Amino acid sequence: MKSWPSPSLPSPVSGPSVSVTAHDTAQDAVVGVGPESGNARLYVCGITPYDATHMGHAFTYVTFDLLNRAWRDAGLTVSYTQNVTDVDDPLLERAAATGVDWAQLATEQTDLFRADMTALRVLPPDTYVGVVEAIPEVEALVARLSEAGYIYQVEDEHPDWYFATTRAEGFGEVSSYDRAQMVEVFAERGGDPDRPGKRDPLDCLVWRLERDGEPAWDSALGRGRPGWHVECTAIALDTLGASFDVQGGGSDLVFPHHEMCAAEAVAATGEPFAKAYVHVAMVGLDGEKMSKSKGNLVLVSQLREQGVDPMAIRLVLLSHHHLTEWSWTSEDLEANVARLAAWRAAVSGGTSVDAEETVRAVRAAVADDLHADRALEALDAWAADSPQANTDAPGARDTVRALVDGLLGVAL
Ligand code: 5CA
Ligand code: ZN
Repeated sequence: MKSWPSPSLPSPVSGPSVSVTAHDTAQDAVVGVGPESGNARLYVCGITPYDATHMGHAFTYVTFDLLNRAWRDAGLTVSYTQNVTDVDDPLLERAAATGVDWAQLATEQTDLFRADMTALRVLPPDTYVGVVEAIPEVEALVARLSEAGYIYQVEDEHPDWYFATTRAEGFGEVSSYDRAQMVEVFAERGGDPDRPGKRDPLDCLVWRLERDGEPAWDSALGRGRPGWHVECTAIALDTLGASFDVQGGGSDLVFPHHEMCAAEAVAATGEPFAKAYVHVAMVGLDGEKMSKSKGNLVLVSQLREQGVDPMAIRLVLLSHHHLTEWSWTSEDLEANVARLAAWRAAVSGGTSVDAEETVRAVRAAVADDLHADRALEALDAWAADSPQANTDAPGARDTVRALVDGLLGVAL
C-alpha cells in the first residue's frame, strides 16, 4: 500500500446524526447510501498518473471527500479505498513519447497528486493501492473467474485473456445503455469491440500478454499485465469485500469501466459489486471536457504556485453540485476568494445570524445528495451581516468554524 499521511482529520462536530443520500446511477435516483450505523465502505477510482491533477480530478475527489466527511459526521466509520492505475496504455505512451521511465513518471505524478489533495484538505483513503502492487490479487480474481467459466484466450499471435462480460448476471444495470450505445462508447473509451477472435465485441481484456518494450509480470496466465477493469474489481473486492456501499468516479467511468467491474464482481462472487454507483459530472474548460488527452487543463499545482489559497479552490469545487457539468473560469475563482474572505471576517467579527440554524442547514444540504452548493449559500447568509460583534451567542462562531472545517473541509 502506498502511504498518504493524514494532514487533518475532521474536527468532531457534535449534533444530530443525519442519514446521507446520493444519486445512484444504476437506479437513476437519489437513495440512502451507507449503513444506519457502523462502517461505510467506499471505493473511488484513482488517477492514471501521467500528468498533473486538473480541476476535473479535483472535483471528483473533493466530491467523495464530502461523502467521506458526511458519513463521519453522521457517526459512521469509513473504509475508503482508492487505486492508482500506475501501469496502463496512456501512461506507457506518455513515458515513451517523452523518453522517461514509466515507473518514474508514475511515482512523480502520484506524489504530486497527493500533495495537491493534501493542499485541498482531501482526507486520505485508508487504503491507497497501485495496480503494480495488486498483481497477485488480479491473478487470484482471474483464476476465480476462470473456474466459473468466464475467461478465454483469443486465438491470434497474442492470445490475450478476455472476460465474457455479457454473460454476467445483471450486465447493463449500472449504465442502462442499450447494446449499440455500449459498443460505440466501448470503442471510444479504451475498449476493443472490433478485435478479431473475441466471442462478443463487449468482452473485456483481463490479461494482456507481454509485448516488446512493455512492462510484464510472471503469472499463471503467462507473462503480461492486467487489463484495466479487472484491476479495480480485484482491489475493491480484496480491500472492501463484495456489496460495499459506494463505487465512485467521474461520469466518464459509468461505461465501460464501472459496468465491467460490476459484471466481473458478480461473476466471481455471486454478489453485487457496489450497492450504489455515484458519478461526478465532467468539468470543462472553454466548452470542452477538461482532459489530459486534450491538454486543456487548469492544474491545481499551477494555481498553488501562483499563490492561490487552496481553500478558495476548494470553495469553487464545492459551489458546484456534483451532477451538474460546469466549466472552470477565473471569475468563479475570484468570487470564491471573496467568499472565503467574507467567511473569515464573520468568524472573527461576529454575525447576528443564528449559528445553530446555520449548522442545521449546512448539515441537511450536504446529507441531501451532497448539495455543498446549498451549504455554501447558508454560510453566505450567515456571513453576510458581519461584523456584528457581540450579537451572536458565546461559542457560536467556533461552532460554525468547526462545522465548516469538519464537514466541508474548509479551514477558516
Ligand atoms: N485510473 C482511472 C480510473 S481506475 C482514471 O480514470 N484515471 S483518470 O486520471 O483519467 O481520472 C481520475 C478520476 O478523475 C476518475 O474518477 C475520472 O472519472 C475523473 N475525471 C477525469 N476527468 C474529469 C473531468 N473533466 N471532470 C470530472 N472528473 C474527471
Ligand atoms: Zn477504476
